[in-house]
Amino acid sequence: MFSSSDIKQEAEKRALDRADQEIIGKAIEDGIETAWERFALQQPQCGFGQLGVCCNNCAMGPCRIDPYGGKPSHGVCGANVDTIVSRNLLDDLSVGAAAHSDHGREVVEVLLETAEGKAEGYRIYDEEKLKRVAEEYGIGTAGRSKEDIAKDLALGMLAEFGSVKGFIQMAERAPDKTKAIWTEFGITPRGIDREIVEAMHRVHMGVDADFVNILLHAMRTALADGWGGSMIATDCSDILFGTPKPLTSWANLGTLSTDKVNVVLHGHNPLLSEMIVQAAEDPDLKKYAIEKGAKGINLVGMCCTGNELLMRSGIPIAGNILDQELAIATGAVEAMVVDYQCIFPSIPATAGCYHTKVVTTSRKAKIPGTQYMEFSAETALSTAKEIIRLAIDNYPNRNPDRVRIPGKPMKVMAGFSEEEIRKALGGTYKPLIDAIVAGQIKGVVGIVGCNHPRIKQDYGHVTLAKELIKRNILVVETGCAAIACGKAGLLLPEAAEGAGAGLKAVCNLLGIPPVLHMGSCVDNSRILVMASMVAKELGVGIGDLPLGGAAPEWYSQKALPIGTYFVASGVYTVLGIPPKIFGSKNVLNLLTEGLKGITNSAFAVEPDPVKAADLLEEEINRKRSALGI
Ligand code: BF8
Repeated sequence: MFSSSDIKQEAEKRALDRADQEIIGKAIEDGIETAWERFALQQPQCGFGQLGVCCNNCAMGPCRIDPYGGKPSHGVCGANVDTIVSRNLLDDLSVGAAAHSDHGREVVEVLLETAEGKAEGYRIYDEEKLKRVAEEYGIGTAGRSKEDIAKDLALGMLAEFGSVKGFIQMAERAPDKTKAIWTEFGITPRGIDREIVEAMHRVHMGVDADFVNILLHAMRTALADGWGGSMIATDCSDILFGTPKPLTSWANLGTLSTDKVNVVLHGHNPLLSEMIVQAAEDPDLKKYAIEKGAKGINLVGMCCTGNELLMRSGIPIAGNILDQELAIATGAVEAMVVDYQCIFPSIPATAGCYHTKVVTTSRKAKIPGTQYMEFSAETALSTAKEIIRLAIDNYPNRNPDRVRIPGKPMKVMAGFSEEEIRKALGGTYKPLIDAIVAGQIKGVVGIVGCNHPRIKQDYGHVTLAKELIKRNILVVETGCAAIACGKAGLLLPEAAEGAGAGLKAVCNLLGIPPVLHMGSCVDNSRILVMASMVAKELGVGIGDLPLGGAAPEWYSQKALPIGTYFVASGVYTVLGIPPKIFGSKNVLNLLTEGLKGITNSAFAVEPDPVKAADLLEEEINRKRSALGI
């Protein structure tokens, strides 16, 4: 049992944000088990697994290698430690690439259904982007209806998943020098599914045993995600729901309402949640909420579904991955609606301690103990309305004595799509390049990724972002990193006060924050496009630019392709959590050193965010000198 001062201390140890700390305290008082308790119960975690030296790929195993060079040095099949570590990495990375890309495929399928008039509630929102992307695909746009164009584009994008063409159209957006490196090393992605399937083939017993060959395919698979599946998810979502524009909204658990029906939209894919946003505007449902004693309907987002909704519609965001159980523990959530990815299977148990209903919506992601309301494009708006009705019906079950909503939400500015950043600069990246050449801005770093219970929630993201902006390095963010910085007040123009003089002047001039929210995790593709455009303007490769990437608190398999497509595209990337590769010196050396000779970038592992900032600054300075600036 914790005393109240112990609870406070424990909460401060777990999370950086005050609102999170308050609800962690409440969860402890209420006896709710969260990821932090489960993480503690897992200690000590398996050292073999952490080093990546355990192979469970076939029925002759599990096998494990002595990490100190003794025996056993090989698995039953004869695989050595380099094979096992690299194969495990490729396996995990492919899972992540599949998750992003399958999400992308679903968005394209709905674009097709929308074009064919079969999708309820959807329309083609951004016709300008539709035409621009269609032209990249060689699809004629003159004199054609947007539905006709969208149909051809959706079919063109669906073809990217196979391998008939042998290349991914969107990867053509990369600068020539970057593409030449991919060609030279045989890592140009051919098709999204193809690379993932080939990865699955290679990790089968008795296929690829050469760690260099395995890691090159990991790069190819990651590129198929970043410049393929994820980029398709981003662009198609923009076409269907609008390309984000700067807007203001709110973040943290204080976005939940004391007197409205709270619906938390959690997961990754905006397809259903965008319909829920529409449904919540239905006058009959609004009236129904009032009849049930509520003052209205309050939608809030969580994780990347939340980021999608924040970016386009300004829906407040309640939190990132470690907040999903905390949101329920406020006692104020009528419904948590989930699609897929990063959903803790524990949430029905947490919800069972309160009145919250958890609604699962994807055939791919059913969770026992939840209410299943299947999403399909044909009935999306009707389903969305049913979900809102279910939440309203649950409002009278809320027990006000068990509700605690913490403090005030933090104001945030979001919506920085690549298009809008460019527009803010006057249509080209020249002003940014000039500021970089003049040294006003030293470089740009993308901070991305998750929370991990091993690190105080948000501490890695926020500390790193503060360190970088102090050093005149502009920060762009996605995913849970962006939510962390939102909660900490860094997504506001006023945060430029904490930036170095050069960056501060640029932010003040443009009225932008020094940390730009560019979207969800699939929207890391926006960062790739931005880097590509800057590189093209300078006539160099992405690997020549003073750029960096960081994932200080990553946990997800999806973070592996993200980091790897950053590095394979030329962006030096620092991980705050060690990947499971330390069992093989050869794999470690290749990823942290050897790649520099290929892409002029590599991975680094540095758990201390201040030291991570040193590494990133050093790399940015190295690239600046090489450019002669
Ligand atoms: O795709 S940052 S915890 S929510 S995996 Fe998940 Fe990681 Fe958050 Fe979004 Ni990305």
